Amino acid sequence: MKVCVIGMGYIGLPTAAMLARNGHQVLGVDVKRSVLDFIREHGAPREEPGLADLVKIVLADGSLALAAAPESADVFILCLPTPINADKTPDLSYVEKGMASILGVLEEGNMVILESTVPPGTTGGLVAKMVVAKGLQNVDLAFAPERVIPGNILDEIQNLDRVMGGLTPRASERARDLYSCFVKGRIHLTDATTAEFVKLVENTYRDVNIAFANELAGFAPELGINIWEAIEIANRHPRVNIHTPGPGVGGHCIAVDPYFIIDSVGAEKARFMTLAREINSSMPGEVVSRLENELGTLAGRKIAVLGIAYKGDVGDPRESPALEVIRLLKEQGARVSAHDPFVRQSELHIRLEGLDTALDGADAVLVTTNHSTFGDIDPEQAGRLAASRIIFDTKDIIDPGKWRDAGWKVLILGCGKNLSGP
Ligand code: SAJ
Repeated sequence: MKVCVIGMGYIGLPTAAMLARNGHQVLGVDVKRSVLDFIREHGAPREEPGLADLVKIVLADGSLALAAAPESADVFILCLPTPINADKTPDLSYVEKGMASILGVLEEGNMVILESTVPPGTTGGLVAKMVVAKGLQNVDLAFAPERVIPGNILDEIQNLDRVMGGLTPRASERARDLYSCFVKGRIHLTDATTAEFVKLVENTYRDVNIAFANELAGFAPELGINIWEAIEIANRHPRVNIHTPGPGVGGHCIAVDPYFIIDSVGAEKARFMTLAREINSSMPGEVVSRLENELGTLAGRKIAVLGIAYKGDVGDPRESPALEVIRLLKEQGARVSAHDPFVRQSELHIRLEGLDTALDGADAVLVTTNHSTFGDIDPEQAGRLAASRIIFDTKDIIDPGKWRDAGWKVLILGCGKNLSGP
């Protein structure tokens, strides 16, 4: 089939490449020239194992072409961002623009599949209305949310179960038939609104669970326990899966999706998830206060912040809690030097330093992302560069014993055990 994928971001690109690799003729569309240039030059971001190679193969054999505007096709798949506005209401403008861009080439008998995370009722509302307003009556519409985790996309896009919901059973089945060319997991069919809701509650479950972990981390020190150890042991129970604490929740999904439900039904009904958002959003402030308590004042102090990406081993800084931590540190008068081996400088407004430059003369080191390479930093060498040997790890990534042996005072978020050495 001829498939047009609108939006060549972290979901659109692998979806287009998988469809192209499995027998379809795919056009990948993005309005940003820089996105298309990057794909032509590099294939895909390097932190997605296997994806760049796959993209290069399908571009070379012609099964995937790239363009700035859609062309006529059998199926249109929308993989566009759905951020939130400053007032926490959903911003569906990209989906609207994407829909508007295909209306000129959309024909009776086509299918439109929405992958973007949206408030319940969007496929049957906004999307359907735009198609009907165009005078088309026989276009199948379905919602087929992505579920993949950044950093392991190519594996998960093939192996995870999927949920798909059409406005009619025929639309659901058509969506399933298309994706089953590369999805090895089960495809669960339902109606469009249920599929939209399922996507939102998956991420909301995670946000609420992380808020629980962050709450525990808040009072664990006064109980004299290490919350990381406690959670790990509790999770040995077959029916317990407590997530881990940290400096906050970043990325464009988990910290955003709960608001799509809260906005739909109101905070008075969505009390639990509203509280979870509050707890997780307070974490950057908690981290900065703890560091301020340790140093007496942050004014004029140099803080080496390690990790700008929103999570470990990826290069994506969007909505990263580290950025909010840095903003708060600067607000308190600290001098911040930031280091991240994964994030590209072009993605950021703040300046990135090499590790040694970041550590040089630092009054404290603050670890805000669990990049696995941070576990390999040599505390002896870091100690020779830093002005004082204080490290605060908010992601439990460093080996505290090793750092303590090298003369560092080690603070760990949610930990009141005897980890603070000399
Ligand atoms: N985090 C914690 N503690 C944890 C887990 C995560 O503090 O125990 C933080 C991370 O550091 C990060 C944030 O939460 O800042 C989000 O990271 P994540 O790994 O939980 O999720 P994302 O945003 O990378 O991807 C999620 C995934 N959803 C679920 O696991 C339910 C992914 O499957 C979705 O496809 C994706 O959202 C999406 O696009 O919706």
